[in-house]
Amino acid sequence: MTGRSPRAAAAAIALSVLAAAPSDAFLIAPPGSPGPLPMTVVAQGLDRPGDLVQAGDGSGRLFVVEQPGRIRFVRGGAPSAQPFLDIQALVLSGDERGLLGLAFHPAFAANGRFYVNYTRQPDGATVVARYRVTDGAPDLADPASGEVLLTIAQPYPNHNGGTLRFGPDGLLYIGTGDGGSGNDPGDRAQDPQSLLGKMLRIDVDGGAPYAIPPGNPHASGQGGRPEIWASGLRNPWKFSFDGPTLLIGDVGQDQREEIDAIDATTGAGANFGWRVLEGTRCTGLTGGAPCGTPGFVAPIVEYDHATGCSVTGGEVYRGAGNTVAALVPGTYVFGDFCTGAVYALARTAEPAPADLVELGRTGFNVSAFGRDATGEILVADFGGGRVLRIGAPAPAGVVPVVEFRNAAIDHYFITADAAEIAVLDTGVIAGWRRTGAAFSARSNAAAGTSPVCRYFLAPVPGGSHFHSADPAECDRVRAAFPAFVLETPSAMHVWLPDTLTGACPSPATQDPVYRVWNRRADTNHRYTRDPAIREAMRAAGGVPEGYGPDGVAWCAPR
Ligand SMILES: [Ca+2]
Repeated sequence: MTGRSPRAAAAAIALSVLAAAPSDAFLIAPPGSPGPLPMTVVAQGLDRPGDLVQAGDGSGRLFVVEQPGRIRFVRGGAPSAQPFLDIQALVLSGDERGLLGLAFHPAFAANGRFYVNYTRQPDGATVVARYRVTDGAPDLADPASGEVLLTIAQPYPNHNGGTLRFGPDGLLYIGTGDGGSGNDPGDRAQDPQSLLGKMLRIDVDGGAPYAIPPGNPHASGQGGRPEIWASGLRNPWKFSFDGPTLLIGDVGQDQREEIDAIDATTGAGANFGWRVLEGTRCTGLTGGAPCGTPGFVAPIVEYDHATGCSVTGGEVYRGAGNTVAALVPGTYVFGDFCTGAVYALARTAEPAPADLVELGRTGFNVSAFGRDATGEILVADFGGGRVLRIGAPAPAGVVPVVEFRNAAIDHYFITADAAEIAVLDTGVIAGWRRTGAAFSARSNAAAGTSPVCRYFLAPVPGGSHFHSADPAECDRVRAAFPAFVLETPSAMHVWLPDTLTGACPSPATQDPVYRVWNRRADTNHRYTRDPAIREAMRAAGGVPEGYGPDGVAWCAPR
């Protein structure tokens, strides 16, 4: 069950490209003519927004951190007139300093607790503090409830990290920069006795003011500071979790911007390389283990300063389909503060440079990403004081169908169920990885559509599924193959093609989806709208099954 964890997949991206180009892990080529990114304004009138956070309490409020020291929330399209929290008097703000991060306790709806990260007056030291909402007034935090958990002296004004998030383990992760200046002059990111240049992890429920999680690498206090979870970061301005996967945007020095990915359940003690490495480039600076030593975690994406100059780590798309076609559930979206470019990384079974695309240019300094309550991606316009949503939700009822493959048994599986996709993306069911191929389906019945039945054949190792949009075929399988168990009579809705020609009823708005049987005892079917995939499967011994000469199983909404 451990063979293909998200961590392994992340490593594979770096390794596959490293093999091809040892010094350039995964460079994003500067696009020739980037277009504008399609966006919709969600709220405006904010002051230097730097963090976008949902409280997870069902209130529908999107909380926005304003750098000078206020937190507002957006509800019904407008920022709250009265700040949720105003601690400007405590905050030293400007350039890279200010109120930088916000995280709500996983049980916020019950306990009203939340956590902030700011640089304090007058010395710029980093402070992590806990606050509570006011009793009986959920739209107002109690400024008197502030309790400082952690203070970290800052030797220079820049590189303050600032994001904090609760992981799936219920523990609070805190990103710290290397202390600033340039090239980490104190070698703090590699120093286990410094809290700077690290990912810290503390248990805010286990002690006063917090406890050290036993899984931290120096939990006993031996060999380093017990709060350290991972090291070798320069300025992890933004990071996020998707299930167990921790994705970090680590801002580079002068050469390389990078995205790091690691499985939080196994990642304690990771070393991301700075200042020995900037991305995959040896800096020539000493301090930690020598460059080339095994054990540094390589980035999954890096780009140079011809492409951008300051990466803004992002969020994984968990919406139900978007007019921006690259936004399928599981895609990681990030950007560059300087250029305003936004990128999408598909996390696939066999990572390749084609998995990474530029979605377009925002035209502003991208300071943060977030997600709305439906999983759509939000982006913060730092100078313009706006929050915008990328693209638009796909037309009602149309959902992406994501394809997974288990390489060990050479089986394919498709699903349009967002919860099922999210579970498979975690790697909990060993062996299943995205292929990157996808098509669409309707999530509910519409005129002329047919429900797709889904059968499960249990005895095959890893399982095998069969889908059909033909009600007569669904009935035949039930009668003729008792080993196939009907999982659902309507996994999705699609259109049936002409039974003689395989032509779709509305070729201008529908794509044929071909079904290919692997013609093996371990029966498995693949569903694809790509004729090249169909032909490759046929060349490998597969049999197209469906209507017309090419085996069209059904027609999907384009
Ligand atoms: Ca690194």
